[in-house]
Amino acid sequence: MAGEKVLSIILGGGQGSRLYPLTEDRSKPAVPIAGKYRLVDIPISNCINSDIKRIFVLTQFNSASLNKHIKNTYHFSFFSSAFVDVLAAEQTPGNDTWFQGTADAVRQSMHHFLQHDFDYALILSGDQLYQMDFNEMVKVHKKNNAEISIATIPVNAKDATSFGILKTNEKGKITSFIEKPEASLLPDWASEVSDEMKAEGKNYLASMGIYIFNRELLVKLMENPETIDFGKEIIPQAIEKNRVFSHQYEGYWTDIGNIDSFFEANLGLTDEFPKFDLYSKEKRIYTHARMLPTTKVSGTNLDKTVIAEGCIINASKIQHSVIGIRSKIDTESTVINTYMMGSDYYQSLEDIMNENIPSMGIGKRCFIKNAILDKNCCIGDDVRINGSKSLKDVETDTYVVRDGIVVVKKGAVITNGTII
Ligand code: ADQ
Ligand code: ADP
Repeated sequence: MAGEKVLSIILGGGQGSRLYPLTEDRSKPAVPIAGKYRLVDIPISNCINSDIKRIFVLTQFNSASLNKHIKNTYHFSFFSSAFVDVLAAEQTPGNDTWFQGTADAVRQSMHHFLQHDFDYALILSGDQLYQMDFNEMVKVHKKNNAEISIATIPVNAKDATSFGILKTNEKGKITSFIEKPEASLLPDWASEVSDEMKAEGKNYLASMGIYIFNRELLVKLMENPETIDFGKEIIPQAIEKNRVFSHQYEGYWTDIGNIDSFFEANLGLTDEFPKFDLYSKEKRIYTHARMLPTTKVSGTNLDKTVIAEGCIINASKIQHSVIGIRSKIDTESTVINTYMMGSDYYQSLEDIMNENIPSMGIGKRCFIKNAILDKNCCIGDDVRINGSKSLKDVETDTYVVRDGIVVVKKGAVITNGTII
């Protein structure tokens, strides 16, 4: 099995500023998605489903929620060599800086990796939604006698400027690479893609930021302390000197590194046939098993809505929304186009009855549209949140507006009658 010789390294995130305020007091891999998972569950589950079970998660910010989640979720047999370990940027006598970039993060943790027996390092991004069999990629990597393989996907001209774009020869060997090209350069960068992709206008081959490196080459490349980033330095330089191959993928893959794409990806789960398949037995997504009670709904008109476990819902209408674990929504409230992450715990009946303690969840007669409600929010009665493109980007103590989406911060209290 390929997994025995593969060590997986998940790039859990830099400062996470593009997902702010969801990353205000947690690291990016710990951001909750799809009502009950965390971002890091996606790459970890892809690894486990590919039988790759030695996994490091590199993060800049060692949040309690990430460590707790990993510790509570990924239990392997005492007799197995499997593990998921979080490595946070650490200050050592020889180095007092945080990770400067993706390659730097790998370099600074190299001493941890080298304690393991592996032939291939699988380097993954922590902020992407996809289900991919890495075994297939390892197989092709070996067959090509490659030193580096990059997973690639056809994209259109609009998206091409946000990715590393490459060209290959007929054997799939990468002949040139440019990191995030300007639109004016694109005409020179169209690549060979299938007719189906061409018909969709996806003429450019983008790096998915998923790499396989042969161990010796990775060690050698990491010896140069001046290379900070895979996309900016390591890959463009390696193309010249090494056997770097493209592994083309045409399934669903999306980058969820900013608020807009994060919001879209979550609400996409409410589609009749979501592109990200949470129902597949082979591509199962793992997360913390919480043993929560079933969800209770009363008097609610539900349409295109996904509801996690342990919710108590008395709203009048919920449409095109994802409602996370332990959410409470009170009577006569309407929720549209919203990702509500839910709560970390239930309040006691005593606290709920106490008028001086804000109640978690959404109160009575609220109207919430185009919003992300982070965990443990207390939205009072008669609150109106109406996100739209006409709202300017702003930040207050309790919420932030990004791309017309109102993001209510974790644990924020929005008082009765507030209008946003
Ligand atoms: P980007 O996604 O823009 O492009 P980058 O910001 O370097 O590249 O992030 C890659 C991954 O590493 C992300 O998951 C990020 O959170 C994480 N990361 C960033 N800095 C980190 C650090 N210091 N420590 C730990 N993790 C860190 C890259 C490639 C492109 C490719 C796209 C595909 O450079 O060529 O097209 O990914 O999404
Ligand atoms: P998750 O459901 O996100 O995987 P848990 O169910 O383990 O996580 O709990 C979420 C977090 O909430 C934990 O850190 C837990 O300790 C915390 N928590 C539980 N009860 C309370 C409480 N009454 N007040 C504050 N935090 C709590």
